[in-house]
Amino acid sequence: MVEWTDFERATIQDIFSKMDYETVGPAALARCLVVYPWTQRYFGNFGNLYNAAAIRSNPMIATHGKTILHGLDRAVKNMDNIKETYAELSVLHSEKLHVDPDNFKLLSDCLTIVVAAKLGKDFTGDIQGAFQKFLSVVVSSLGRQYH
Ligand code: HNI
Repeated sequence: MVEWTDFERATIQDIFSKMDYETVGPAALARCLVVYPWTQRYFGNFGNLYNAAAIRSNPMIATHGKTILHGLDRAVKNMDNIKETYAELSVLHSEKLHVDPDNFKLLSDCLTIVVAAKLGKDFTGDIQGAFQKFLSVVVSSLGRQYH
């Protein structure tokens, strides 16, 4: 089981409680599709992904970005049990959606960059460390049901 310090717990709760899901989720997913274009293959039925501007203004991408953040919410609320919390979502991404688990890491890096840009100088090294630790537990839990 993952051990969390008080600072890490407080930091994760703080970042997510202040996060604007309406802008951060869409920005993180759009950035992932722009920076790593091969991730677009999973969103073939999402309409126009022709270029960065089209991706950023695609309403289905925006909605799905918010869905992903709400998915992360579950981990924030269950920090001591992230693996079990994501068991079903891991099976879904593996067996039904066939999402390569490497992509979880790519998306989490894009989310870190979006959050860093929002927080500016408040995104200290300590805070980045806590945030990335949290995301790495999420990434590994989402990849658990792959074989
Ligand atoms: Ni992901 C559906 C959560 C990363 C591709 N994804 C979901 C759903 C949640 C979710 C929640 C909705 C499930 C349902 O309908 O029951 N996804 C997450 C989380 C992460 C993540 C928490 C990582 C941080 N997903 C990714 C990545 C990709 C991805 C990196 C591909 C690059 N996800 C999908 C696709 C769907 C999906 C595709 C189905 C979308 C749809 O509506 O058809």
